[in-house]
Amino acid sequence: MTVPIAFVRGVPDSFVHAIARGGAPHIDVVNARSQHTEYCRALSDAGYAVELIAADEAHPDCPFLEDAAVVLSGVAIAARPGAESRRGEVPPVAEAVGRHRELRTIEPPGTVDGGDVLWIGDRIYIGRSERTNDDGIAQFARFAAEVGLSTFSVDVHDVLHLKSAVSYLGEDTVLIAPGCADPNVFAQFRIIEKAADETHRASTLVLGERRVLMTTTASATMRRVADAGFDVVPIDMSEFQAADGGLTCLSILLPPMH
Ligand code: CIR
Repeated sequence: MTVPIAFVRGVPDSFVHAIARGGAPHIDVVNARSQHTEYCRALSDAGYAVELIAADEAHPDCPFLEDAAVVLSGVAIAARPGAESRRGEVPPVAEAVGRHRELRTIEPPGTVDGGDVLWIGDRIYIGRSERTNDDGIAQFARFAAEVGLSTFSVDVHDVLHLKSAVSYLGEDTVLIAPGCADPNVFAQFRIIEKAADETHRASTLVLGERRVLMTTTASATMRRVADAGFDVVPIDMSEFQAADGGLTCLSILLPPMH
């Protein structure tokens, strides 16, 4: 059996200049690198072969490589980040995923950040957000349709990306930040709400069946997820959260083709 790959990207010294909605973040790069190492360890413990794409000093936000490309079952899509300063992050990430999937590309005037793309079963939910526009959504939907996936757009409020508001935990369960995305869109799933004051801190990444990596800064939400029957693996990613990053945004997970 082939081992699933997790692409990650190194943390540049320039990470201290990463974009943050709340103004200039205070980031300790040495601590960020050690948190990143822990994150990579969690992925390899979960059975992924972790492949590192080199950091790029010219692009402070490059560790958030999820925004640069999306991998589906039969195609990969090179994104076009909504923040102009991030567009130069795309080529090495597209090149890496393009070795495994036929590559499609979001063209101007479309913008899509991978953080807005939530893939559940045969559906793609895509956030209409600060970063992803209608033209980008229409292009993405055409590429998804090529591999049999239907696309549904979801308005995103108050947070950066759809996946800052909604994450899929497996077991037909989604975790939603109240007020950030319409829960009716996800009515077919069991819904767990993030604790009200943890909207910006609670972040998840599925590690396996009923096993979820979660940020330690959201203890009340962690309890809710554990009470719902999930095995919660805590991780401190505070340096990345200071720059509005969540757990999915630090990797691109490449399931074996089936
Ligand atoms: C940005 O503002 O673009 C970065 N500082 C954070 C991107 C986080 N990406 C993600 O959650 N997918």
